[in-house]
Amino acid sequence: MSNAARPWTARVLTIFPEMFPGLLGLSLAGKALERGLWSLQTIDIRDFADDRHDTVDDAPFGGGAGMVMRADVTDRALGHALEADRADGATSPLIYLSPRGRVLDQARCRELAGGRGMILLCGRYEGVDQRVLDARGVEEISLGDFVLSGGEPAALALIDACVRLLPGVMGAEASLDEESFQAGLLEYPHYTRPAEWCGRAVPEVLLSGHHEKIRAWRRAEAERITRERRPDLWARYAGGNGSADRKEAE
Ligand code: 9WO
Repeated sequence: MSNAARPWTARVLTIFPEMFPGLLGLSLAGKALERGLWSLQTIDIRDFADDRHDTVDDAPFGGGAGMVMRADVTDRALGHALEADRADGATSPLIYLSPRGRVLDQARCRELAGGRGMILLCGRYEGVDQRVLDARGVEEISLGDFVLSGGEPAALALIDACVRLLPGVMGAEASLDEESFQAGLLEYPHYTRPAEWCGRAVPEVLLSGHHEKIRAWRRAEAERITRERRPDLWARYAGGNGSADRKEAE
């Protein structure tokens, strides 16, 4: 089999394989999966248990509430995923979805979508034995400062964010959008029919047919919303690409 035989592939290690493709199967990503634009392999961690109860977790050393996913069982599942990845001629990153990880951003999504795929480890309970993460050099990724009951919903979100960037998944429209002046800004407000709803009118300019004015209005709105809601994004944007602030300073 040639290296390029398999499309971009998400390999997901989980004790709930039936959660995949889950909601992704109903959306754009599901259409793309059917069309063979990407592939999904779920690996049931429980298949790598070695006792008659198929145990994957155990009590934490040091005491405390909850359970920890065993290093030996988890590592056998990871080894299996890595072998499948190597067999495809890939060296995909190993990712653990966890609130302790570096917070995901669009740049990392673009990198991941630009590779051959990714191997996602979904934890349950209080998490995975730290030694597996250390031994395998696992990258931890967080979607934000909140706690789920397991990594699976975060894995679904990460897959969605990557798959929509794969060539052919969305129209050319979206990829152009990514590269446009909108990059680094929050979205401008959107409106559709009816032009008046519950006494609320659509901003006049959007009905004007004046494309240059519409562009300028959308840009100004995107900038205002970014400034108001996300000063962190705004600082990067305004500092990065020849903004008015910067030009004035020069
Ligand atoms: C459970 C727990 C219980 C008591 C005290 C602290 C605790 N922390 C956790 C915990 O973080 N459990 C995680 C559950 C273990 C890894 C998988 N789980 C998970 C992933 N929850 N939330 C995420 C997640 C992933 C990505 N972005 C945001 C949240």
